[in-house]
Amino acid sequence: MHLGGCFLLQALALLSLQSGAQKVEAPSDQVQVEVVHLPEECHQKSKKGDLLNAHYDGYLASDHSKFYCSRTQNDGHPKWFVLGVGQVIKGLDIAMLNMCPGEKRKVIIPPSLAYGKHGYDAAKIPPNATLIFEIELYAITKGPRSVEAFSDIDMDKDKQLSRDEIDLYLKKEFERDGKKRDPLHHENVLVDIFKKNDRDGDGFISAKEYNVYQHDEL
Ligand SMILES: [Ca+2]
Ligand SMILES: [Ca+2]
Repeated sequence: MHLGGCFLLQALALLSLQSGAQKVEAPSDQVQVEVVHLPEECHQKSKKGDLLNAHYDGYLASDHSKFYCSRTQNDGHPKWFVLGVGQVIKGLDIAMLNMCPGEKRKVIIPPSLAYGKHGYDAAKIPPNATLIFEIELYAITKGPRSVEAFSDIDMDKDKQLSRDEIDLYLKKEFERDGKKRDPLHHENVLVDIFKKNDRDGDGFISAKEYNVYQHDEL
């Protein structure tokens, strides 16, 4: 009897852990994540610095009107972006951590982690707007900023990354998942990488510049 009760408690604890992973109730200054679909197999989870391929729709929590849809942009190609480095709003950087390819999430992002008290007029987001995103993650590739990647990318081993070296690396990474992709996306990612990393503007990313993001906080 005593043992049975103990077992039940453990089972309950396990259950609450599992449901905790499915749906997280969070204070109003945090991102709330609801896992809508989890693929049966998951060999890789998204982490900071990974290059993600995803579709997402954005809604205003106030009236559920849609203010953004990646499916209607760029001929419907899923967006590519590096996770956790501010290429998307802070709330999305947080909401898309530890996701499996094929996973779908619905997330609620407070204004403090979205467009704050000023809103974002170009996207018709009013001040202090709580946002809801429906996200579908398609692919994760090892991001151009992962530590291991530096020497892989640095083909001529001169301890700095040229545009051609990163260009080649991205092409290889993009080919790996076999999806057709707009060349413009590739170009945008490349330009963005240099804009954000080549701090001294010499056209190369040094090891020091490359590692900048490792020390950033989310
Ligand atoms: Ca080099
Ligand atoms: Ca540089």
